[in-house]
Amino acid sequence: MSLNLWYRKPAEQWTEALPVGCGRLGAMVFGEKFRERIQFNEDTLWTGGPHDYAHKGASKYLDTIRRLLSEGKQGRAEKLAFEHFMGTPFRQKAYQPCGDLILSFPHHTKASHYRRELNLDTAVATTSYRVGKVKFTREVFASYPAQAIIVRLSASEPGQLTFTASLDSPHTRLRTRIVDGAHISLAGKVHRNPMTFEAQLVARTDGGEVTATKKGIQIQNANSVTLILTAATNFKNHRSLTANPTTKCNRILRSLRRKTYDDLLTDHLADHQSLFRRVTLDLGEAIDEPIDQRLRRLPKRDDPHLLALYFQYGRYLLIASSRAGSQPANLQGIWNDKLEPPWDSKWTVNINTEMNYWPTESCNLSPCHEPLFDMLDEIAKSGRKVAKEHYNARGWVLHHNTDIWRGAAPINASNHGIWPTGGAWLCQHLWWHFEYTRDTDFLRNSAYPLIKGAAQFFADVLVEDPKTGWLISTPSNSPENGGLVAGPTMDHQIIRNLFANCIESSRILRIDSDFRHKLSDLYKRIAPNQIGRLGQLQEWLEDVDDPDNTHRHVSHLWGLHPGSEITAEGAPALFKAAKQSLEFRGDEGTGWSMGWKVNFWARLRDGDRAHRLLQRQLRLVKESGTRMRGGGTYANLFDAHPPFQIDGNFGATAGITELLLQNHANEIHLLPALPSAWKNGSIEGLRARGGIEIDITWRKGRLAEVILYATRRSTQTIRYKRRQIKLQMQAKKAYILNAQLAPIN
Ligand code: FUC
Repeated sequence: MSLNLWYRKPAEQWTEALPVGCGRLGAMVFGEKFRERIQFNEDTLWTGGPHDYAHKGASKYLDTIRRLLSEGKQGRAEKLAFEHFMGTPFRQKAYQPCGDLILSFPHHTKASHYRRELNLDTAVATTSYRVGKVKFTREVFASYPAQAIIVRLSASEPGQLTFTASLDSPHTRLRTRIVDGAHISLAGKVHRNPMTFEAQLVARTDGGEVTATKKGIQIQNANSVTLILTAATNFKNHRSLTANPTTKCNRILRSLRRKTYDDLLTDHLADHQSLFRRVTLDLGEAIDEPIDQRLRRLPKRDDPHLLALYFQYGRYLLIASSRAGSQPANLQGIWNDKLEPPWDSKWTVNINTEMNYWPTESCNLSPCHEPLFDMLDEIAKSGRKVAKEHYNARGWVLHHNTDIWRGAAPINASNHGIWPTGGAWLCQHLWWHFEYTRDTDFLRNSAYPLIKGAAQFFADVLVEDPKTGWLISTPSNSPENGGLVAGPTMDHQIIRNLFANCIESSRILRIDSDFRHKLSDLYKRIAPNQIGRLGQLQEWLEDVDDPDNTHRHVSHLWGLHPGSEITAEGAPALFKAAKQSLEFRGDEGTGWSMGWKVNFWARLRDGDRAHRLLQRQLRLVKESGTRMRGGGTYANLFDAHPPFQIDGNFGATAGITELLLQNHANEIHLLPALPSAWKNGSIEGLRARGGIEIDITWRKGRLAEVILYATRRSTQTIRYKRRQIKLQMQAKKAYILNAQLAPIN
């Protein structure tokens, strides 16, 4: 299947440029003919420095804030909280762009046969055109094994490559250094901030001449050229800025000295494809047109292949932005050209960061989860201080945002910043990773200590609601709707999930039985889901939902997705109420909001509704500053909040998976919500809990065949429509079933 995004024109705007990345480094390739711009990022370059955001003594005000809320005095509670309960300072720091690699071809003015493309299977962005009879080709990739961005320039005839490669940056105190005749560096500093960085560029030429000057590396009449670009900062970890960027760059470049271009490409392909090729999705043939044109023709012209491409693009972006040793994918993955990016391009955890990681396990990219877990490990430490200072509680807490300094305190404003369940939600990812891999060492050493710490926090802070006697989370907020409240539904769903996972973990590990029993007791007393006067699932303790509220967050449906306490068979009344709530919220929203709704409708088993939302998410949006509402997709297939925010890409990838396979209710449910537009197709390599790999083929809208491959022994319930079977699966064995779920062999 073709996995190409291609275009007939260079990118005019940043959201038309094509992204490459290797977790730590990212680049946007514009594909300009005579003055190419490759804008690049290094994922530790941020404003600010090591900082503890906890507000000393904030816990003194906790009881009063709670009392004011229970007396219905929301305004006074928010005011008091704003004055005494917020992190110091109020705002967290911002992710930064690093620089630009500029290639200038002064002798060329006219070109023909232009084309640029990004191949998701090779993770190489290629630009080609002709000047006269000579065909020029540029290939760009970001290599994880090399920790560098590689640019290969070639021409169809010898001696044709004459250009200057220079480095630039939007930062201050820039210093260019000539390292040797074909090697330059650019060092700089974030304005009025302690972070420094360096980028280094090496040119290797075949034929011609090369000289390095302060203006860049000048190449004349070469046959082909390989440029190696790397960058690093003084970030050592979130507590120290004592690393030396020059030393880091030198070490990387030294390790590549003996690698030819072919070696670099081979290593890169082996690395990328070992992850990317694990899953294939076939929804039909590609229409051979530029992507922007294909987007423009939706939804009038059906283009199922474009959705398959969009699904794979989400997987591509995760591989490019989240690799072992890198920072986790932030609001923009790793791609950012702005000194003041929207929402600082941080990690917002009241939906966005989690959504980034929804496809990880099911789409067979388990190793990409690692940066998120490393971050959680560090946040658990800063979050412990916040738990102590703000709540006088044990364990750790994370509110609705974090930055590279691992801020965990409430930020921005008290009407939405005080929401204590961010860490608890992220713990779901630790648990998923264990469920999918059944890696008990991971559970014991990495996941359980974090899950337990998060559970300990809530065991300490849940309080009895004076009116109902239920245990509730207060003060809090139903993200970012309705201000500061006591007991939003979402919190209770998340906390139940956290407690359940903690209880189950301690059972598996045979430890902490007292704590386990304590959690079991608390679990039963947490405020339950409630159905309100309009048949809706209540967003809050009180039945005050407004049916005309089309807020982008649909937090109270957390129990439907990504939670699993609201299922068709397990809780039919709540399932119906959740559907009613979703109807009230409508089909519009920001990019991520629509992405979430795709997942909701998939869980509600309405594939056609989800499909409609996907089509809507693919509406072509032009870059035009910051608009809050709308949702859509840019010409490079980046999700448009707008502005660009990557979560919607990942949300849609997860949602497409949920249309084809669900595995949250102790069963492997095949084609639970297949859209009628996808008549024939197949998906291979999806994962289910317990280390199962699954290939599904369907024809005329019905299951044709499923292959289940067990990496380990387990008993699984397989379901297709109303039919269910139990399968005792042996390790390293494949099971082939037909539409009746009978074995075919
Ligand atoms: C949440 C959302 C916004 C935006 C921001 C980064 O606060 O409510 O829509 O996505 O995160």
